[in-house]
Amino acid sequence: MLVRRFAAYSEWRTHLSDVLEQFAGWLSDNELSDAQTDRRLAHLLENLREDRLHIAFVAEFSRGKSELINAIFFADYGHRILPSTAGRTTMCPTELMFDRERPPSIELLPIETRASTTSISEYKRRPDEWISLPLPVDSAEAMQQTLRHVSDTTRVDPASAERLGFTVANGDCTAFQVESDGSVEIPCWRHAIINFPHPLLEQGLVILDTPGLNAIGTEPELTLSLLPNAHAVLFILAADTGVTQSDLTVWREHIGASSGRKKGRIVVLNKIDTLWDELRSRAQIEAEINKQIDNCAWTLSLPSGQVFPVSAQKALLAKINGDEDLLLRSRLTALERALSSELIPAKQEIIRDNTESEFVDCCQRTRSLLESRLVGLREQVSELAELRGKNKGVVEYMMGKVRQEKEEFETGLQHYYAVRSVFSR
Ligand SMILES: Nc1nc2c(ncn2[C@@H]2O[C@H](COP(=O)(O)OP(=O)(O)O)[C@@H](O)[C@H]2O)c(=O)[nH]1
Ligand SMILES: [Mg+2]
Repeated sequence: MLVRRFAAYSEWRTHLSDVLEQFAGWLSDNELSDAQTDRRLAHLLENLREDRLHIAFVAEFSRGKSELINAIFFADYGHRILPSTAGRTTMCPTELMFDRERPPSIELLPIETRASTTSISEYKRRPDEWISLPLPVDSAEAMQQTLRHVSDTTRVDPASAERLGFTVANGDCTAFQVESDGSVEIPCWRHAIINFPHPLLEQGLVILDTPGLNAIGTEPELTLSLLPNAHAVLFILAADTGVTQSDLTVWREHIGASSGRKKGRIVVLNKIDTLWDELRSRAQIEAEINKQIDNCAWTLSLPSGQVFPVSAQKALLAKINGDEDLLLRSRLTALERALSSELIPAKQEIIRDNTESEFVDCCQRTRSLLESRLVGLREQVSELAELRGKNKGVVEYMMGKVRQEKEEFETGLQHYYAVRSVFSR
């Protein structure tokens, strides 16, 4: 569903690029291009080529973000692409994308870089600061093995952990724990980029998988740029835990009304399969799910229609096995529909408006260039026409002059004959 709509959007964008390229070609064929228009058209084309659609998945850990990403985008692969198990699996913000200039790989930014003031986007321009692991895309197993490195952890002393921005505490479950040997286990990486040649990623989709509150709190770039700039943010809750205090903190501080934009924010109530109880009727289960939805909506001050109940795990299973009934029960399709109808038309509108306003400028420049050329040509034509009239006058004058000279010559000749006859006589 989402996949198809996104493909249609990409096609539309490719068509738009083609038309712009044709226009640029036509300009240069007709010697109408100037440096400024060229630059603007090249910039427009570059923007269309680089156009990316960012979708972020945000929640406390273990709510099923990675599983949901697998279910929505990667079910075609027939297995879990992103590791999803109990406990903290996603340790650092992970971007899934595809840049065809680089080989399939995982790029990992060491956690130590947090000590510097350099931002992640700046690090993105310095490839040698990242550890790069080739991604063996031909083998599912080898690929999963490589992807597990995203969750690598390392042990440091509490002071170093604090210096790297981790809250170390005894007892507080949201903070990092000091182990019995006095060390703290922290993520090995600060940021991960998975460069993976999946059709949707090739078309410009970027998926951001985030770890729990700890990482959101300690990586300002997530709050300041990655999340606000995402075209859609999915906030995931789990039916087996309900809305916890830390869920609420994530919502209030990073997604909800306080963070400004409200469009493209979708709340997902995952793991509804934990409410499936063989001893109860489907109607009873439905009522239980609805009660949870109302509860979530009330807690987050949202209309209940904005909370989408799903089972990511069952949806992934259903898609892999082609089990229509299970897919229906997982209710993933409704979420996909909402995501694509919120997201893609809005995105298309932005691109359309940007392209249009730039293109109209280029078009007007070209038109005024053509018009001034036309004025010039019209002047030349009328000058030529005048000249043509002038030529006619000159020729007539010359003819008259030649005729007169001929007459004078003939008179002279007669005169000469007369004189000659007189002379010979
Ligand atoms: N029952 C059930 N478990 C799920 C579902 N989605 C994820 N899980 C489990 O929840 C745990 C955490 O999932 P994961 O995707 O790693 O969560 P993340 O930390 O938010 O990325 C894993 O053990 C998953 O198997 C679901 O829809 N139903
Ligand atoms: Mg995860």
